[in-house]
Amino acid sequence: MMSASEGAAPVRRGRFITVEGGEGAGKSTQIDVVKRVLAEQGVVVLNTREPGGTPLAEEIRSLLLAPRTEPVTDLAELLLVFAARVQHVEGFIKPALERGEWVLSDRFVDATFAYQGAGRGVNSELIDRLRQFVIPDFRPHFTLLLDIPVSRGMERVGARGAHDRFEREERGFHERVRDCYLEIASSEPDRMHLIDASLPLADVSLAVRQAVLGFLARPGVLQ
Ligand code: T5A
Repeated sequence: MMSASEGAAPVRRGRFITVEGGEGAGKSTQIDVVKRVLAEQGVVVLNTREPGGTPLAEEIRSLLLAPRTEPVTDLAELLLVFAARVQHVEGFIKPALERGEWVLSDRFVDATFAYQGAGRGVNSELIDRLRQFVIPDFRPHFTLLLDIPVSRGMERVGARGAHDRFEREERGFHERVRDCYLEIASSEPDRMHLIDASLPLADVSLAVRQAVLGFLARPGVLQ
């Protein structure tokens, strides 16, 4: 007798990849490299970002990034970030993964630990409780961390003109963000791959290419 799975087409599992880093680390630039490497291997990926990724979440992004005179409480900021995230995960990321598609996001929950946790000083246990409540057991399969000294990243951003509410933060804020990302990378080395983003563009792109190929070569990733 044939079992239910016999003869059926193999189910391709979607994978969720994220790219993180401080301001001006080169995420947008390297996301194009990730997409190119995946395409060469026959993997089409849906590109998205946080905060954002759905119409409502993009509206919340605008609220979060706009410079404003009214002080924004840390908790209001944190809850807005998670409101956007749950909309994004439930409305876009999970359905895509369930269809077997791959998703590549410019930032995800690591950014909340870095910016709202280390940057603003919100208790990381509270962030983790919210994470578990809002998106239980949902984590990226692979994350690239583009690390750059704060002054170098801000030089790159500085060349660009108008700065958003986070880019306007003082240097200490961005140093704490960077330290937090590095801590996550050292505590989760299997998931988070550290890249020296201060190197010339060609070198960073090569390191990203090798990291993505390394992930694809892991057992089961391409099945
Ligand atoms: N946020 C987000 C939170 O507070 N909590 C959260 O949970 C989440 C998800 C989102 C903001 O929201 C905050 C964090 C952020 O402040 P964003 O658009 O994702 O904003 O983040 P930004 O960091 O603002 O993105 P940027 O566009 O500033 O930076 P990128 O994408 O990292 O950098 P990129 O690729 O635009 O490059 C910057 C410049 O450097 C050049 C590029 O050509 C460009 O001009 N460059 C290089 N130059 C020399 N050598 C290299 N190797 C280079 N690589 C790039």
